[in-house]
Formats: sequence, C-alpha cells, structure tokens
Amino acid sequence: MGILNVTPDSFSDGGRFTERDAALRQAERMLADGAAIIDVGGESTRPGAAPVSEQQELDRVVPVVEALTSELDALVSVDTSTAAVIHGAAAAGAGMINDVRALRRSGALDAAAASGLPVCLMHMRGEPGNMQDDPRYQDVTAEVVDFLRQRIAACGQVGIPRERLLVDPGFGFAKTVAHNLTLMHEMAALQELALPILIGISRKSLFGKLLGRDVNERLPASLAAAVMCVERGAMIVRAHDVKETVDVVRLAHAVRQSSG
Ligand code: 9MG
Repeated sequence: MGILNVTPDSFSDGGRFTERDAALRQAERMLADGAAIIDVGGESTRPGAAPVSEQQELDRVVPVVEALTSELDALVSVDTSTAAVIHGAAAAGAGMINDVRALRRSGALDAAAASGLPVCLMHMRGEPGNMQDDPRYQDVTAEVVDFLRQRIAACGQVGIPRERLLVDPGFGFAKTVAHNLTLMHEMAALQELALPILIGISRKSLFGKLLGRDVNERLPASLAAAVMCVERGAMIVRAHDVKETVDVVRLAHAVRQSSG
C-alpha cells in the first residue's frame, strides 16, 4: 500500500503532492514500483497534528480519488475517519476505507456500512494531537486485540460483515517506543482475530527515538520492521518507499510460504 498524502503538512513528503497532477504522477510511480493499493489521505495523523475541517478534507481528497480512479487502474484506499469523506470517496470510486479511528467518529460506522467498501480498523487512543501524552497499558498487545475485537463487533451491529474488514495494530499511535516494540514482537497475537492484518511502520518516529535517525534516514529500519511484521502475519504493508518495501515484503512472504 503506497502512501499518497494530500496534506500541506504531511510529515515526510512536506506536502509536495497537493496538486492533482502531481498526485497522479506519484501514484503512477508507486504502481510501477509494485504497489497494489494507493492510500490517499487529507488529514495528517502524525503525532501532534492539528485537526482539519470536514470541508478541507473533502476538498483535498475527493478530486484526487476521482483522478486516480478515472485515469489509473488502481485500487484506491482513503485514509479518513469522517462520514462525509467516506461517502464522497465511495462516490468517487474508492475501493477501501482506512480509518485510524476504527469508525468511532460520529456517523462513520453508518457511512462505512452504506459504502459497501472494505474497511481497515486501526488501534489508536485519543487523537493525533494528544495521543502521545503518556500512553499507558497493562498489556499492550492484549488491549490492542481487545479494542479491535470490540470494533469488529460494532461493525457487525451496523451490518458490515467480517469479510469486509482488515485490522491494524496502529504502530506509533498512542504508544511509547517500548509499547511499539512489544506489540511488534507479539504481533502474531492479532491472528486470533482471523482477519487480514495491515501495518504501517514506514519512517515512523519510533525509529527516530530508538535509533536517533532523522525522517529521511529511516528506510533500513522501516524495511526491517516490515519484514518482522510479515513474519508475524501482516498481509499488507503501508509504505512511502514502495519499490524497496515491495522487495522485502515479497521475500518475507516467499520465505513464510516455503516449506522443506
Ligand atoms: C494513515 N496512517 C498513518 N499511519 C498508519 C498506520 O500505521 N496504519 C494505517 N492503517 N493507517 C495509517
């Protein structure tokens, strides 16, 4: 899953792809590099990010989704928590919703149900603006699995079948470095939910804190983490550096599936 941020303040591409044509070119390059999905986001979810209005998000996301779905043969996912954006994205031809708030915003469950689209439910506590303010868990992995189980049940109650769901542990969202490492170590526990697992780890600040690497120096750690996650059951890896990530993910999948 290649990341296409259409925010002026996105943390690692500096908002370079806010223009429709630039977004198209970037998506084309990611598809050529092997991406199967393009994830379009109009709200920065990096730690401390300011919220955007519904209208701003619609204005950023919908024209880009329309352009990608009409001009490219691509599965377009939309990174949003907002009911109106879910409706707008579905009408514009999106093929999936990626929600870091796991459909907890007002109206999001019903919008996702009405869209008929697959949905990725991610674990997060609080909001991007405050999620890193002293997050605490007794048992981070068990609590993440329990949260996802509750969100799967909430989806079931509005008629979103399990077959349309994916789950994501939410690396970097309301988690310390130690929480992220434990969660990665124990990630196979998510397999008990029996749903496809998506992960995002690309260039995250965890690598800055652990290894002292600037955002542009985090590719080796991002690739190593992607491999560890695939070994523990991840099926989809959300990434900025598509070409390199596709290589390591394909290798890790091949090793996972090989036998004697
Ligand atoms: C939008 N976004 C940023 N980080 C993410 C992650 O780790 N997973 C998912 N599903 N979305 C993310």
